[in-house]
Amino acid sequence: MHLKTDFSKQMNIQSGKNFTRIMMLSALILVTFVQSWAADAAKGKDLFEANCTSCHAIDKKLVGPALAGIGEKREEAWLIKWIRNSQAMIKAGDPIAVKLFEENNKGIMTPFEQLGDEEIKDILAYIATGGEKAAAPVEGGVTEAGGVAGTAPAQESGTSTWMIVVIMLALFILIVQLFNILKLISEYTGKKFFNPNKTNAQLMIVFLVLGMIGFFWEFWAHGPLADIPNASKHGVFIDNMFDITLYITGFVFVVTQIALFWFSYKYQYKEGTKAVFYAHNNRLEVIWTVIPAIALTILVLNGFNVWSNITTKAPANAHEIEVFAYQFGWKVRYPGADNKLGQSNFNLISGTNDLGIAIPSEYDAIMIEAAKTLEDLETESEFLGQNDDPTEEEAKAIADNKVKLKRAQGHVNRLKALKNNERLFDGAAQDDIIPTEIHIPVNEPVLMRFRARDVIHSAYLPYFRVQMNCVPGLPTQFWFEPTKTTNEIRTEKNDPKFDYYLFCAKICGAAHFNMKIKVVVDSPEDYKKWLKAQKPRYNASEPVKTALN
Ligand code: HEC
Ligand SMILES: [Cu+2]
Repeated sequence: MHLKTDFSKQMNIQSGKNFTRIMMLSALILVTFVQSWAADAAKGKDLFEANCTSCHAIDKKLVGPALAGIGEKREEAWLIKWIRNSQAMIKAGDPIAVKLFEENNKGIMTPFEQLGDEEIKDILAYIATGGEKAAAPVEGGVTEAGGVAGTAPAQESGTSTWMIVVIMLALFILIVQLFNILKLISEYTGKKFFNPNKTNAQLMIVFLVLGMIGFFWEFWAHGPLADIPNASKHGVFIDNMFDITLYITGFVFVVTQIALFWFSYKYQYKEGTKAVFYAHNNRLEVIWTVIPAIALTILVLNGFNVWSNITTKAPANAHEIEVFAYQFGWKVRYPGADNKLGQSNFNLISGTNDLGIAIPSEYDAIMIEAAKTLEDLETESEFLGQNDDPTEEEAKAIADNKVKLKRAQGHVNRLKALKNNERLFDGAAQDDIIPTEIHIPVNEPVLMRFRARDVIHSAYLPYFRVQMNCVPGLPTQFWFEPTKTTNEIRTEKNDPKFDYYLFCAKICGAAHFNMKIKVVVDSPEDYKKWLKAQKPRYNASEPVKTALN
């Protein structure tokens, strides 16, 4: 790499001036190009962060491929179609789409039917800008083709870790050698430089003082980071409980640590002193058993009390919202005009029905698809079965087919069993709304119902003191009352750009860190207005009964 750069530098000495000119010109063109897009790219950035970052980064592969240079690689019309519904394109047999799907281990990209052409163009404009960071400069001021920052820092941190290890090792060897020298000198001269028992005892006091300074400094320096304002009604009780626990355990920590280190100093080894033999003291045993027992009982009962109060049944007027977790992102669902969240079933999950809700036309579509998959596998099975003497490879294909066939059969059977399920297809899902961010009204109870598609996630709303596991197959819930609108918290934090988010608090895979969805707390009037402006995902006037015939 270095050699190559040096070589190209030499090559460029002659044409150096021209080269600089060309570079400056291209930079100028690039800047104007980017500027002409900037207005859209800003909107695109928000859309990209809200919808895509859970699976994509511009400069590196996450769940989906890196998107740098995608505008040059593919036609815009293709991209728009793909982003709206990649699965439909794959099924239609678009060669590029099928190839991508295969290359990415059949990872399913969420469909974004709700995005308009303009919005998708904005996102593409944002991707074309290369994202947040400017392109990483390489030696000679030349920028890597299509390269974006993000890979270099990883290497840097790698080298610095090595440097630290080497330095630590060198220091260790140095100290050992110093001691060896001192030992040699004292052996030759017969003089004692220091008394190790005494030094160790003195070091105990040094450690005590340093440790305590570190402890209090940590509170002072990083405590404010944990001091997140509370924006919910029940949060007051949670904060109280945490404060009481922290005061009690903090006090005990300081007292016991001082005693521990002080005793190690005070009762250090001295020549001639003998340790006292002290076998048992009932009074002491009782004191140090009963006092912690009482303290812990109070803490646990207090916690139990707070938790019971928080997890009571939600009030009847609570706004019901479904929060759905998947690798890697969140979906929300609101009841439509009927004010009732429709039923769902994991068997119904498909590329166009990511929440698996009970929409008859979606049921029909997935049923047809599952039946076709089964039929194909059966044909394949028949063909494979004619082979009396399979090679190793063919035997593997037969076994593979068996597993797939069993799965496909299971899916079809489970779907058939759902067909006449009137409770599932009660029509309530038809007008459900699936927006891209969560809105909730201030000072009104909100009931969040959690579902998960793949692994255990955990919904975490730090400002509302809400955290609840989302477990596949086990619906969970949490109700709370937000007390500060987004505008109010912005004023309180003196940060006009601040937004609440719902995060994932369970390490659930490669893009876990990116799993978040914006939460907006509106005034009740704004909330009503917002909800009214949302459109149902599916055709609300579709006949409800088709799946039941
Ligand atoms: C749930 C994960 C997920 C989300 C969310 C997602 N994608 Fe993807 N994306 C993928 C996967 C996986 C692929 C690879 C193709 C496949 O397996 O279907 C892909 C492929 C693509 C491609 C094709 C890349 C190529 O080389 O041609 C584009 C463009 C793309 N995504 C854009 C987007 C945009 C824009 C968004 C946000 C609106 C988005 N994706 C959101 C998972 C996701
Ligand atoms: Cu998660």
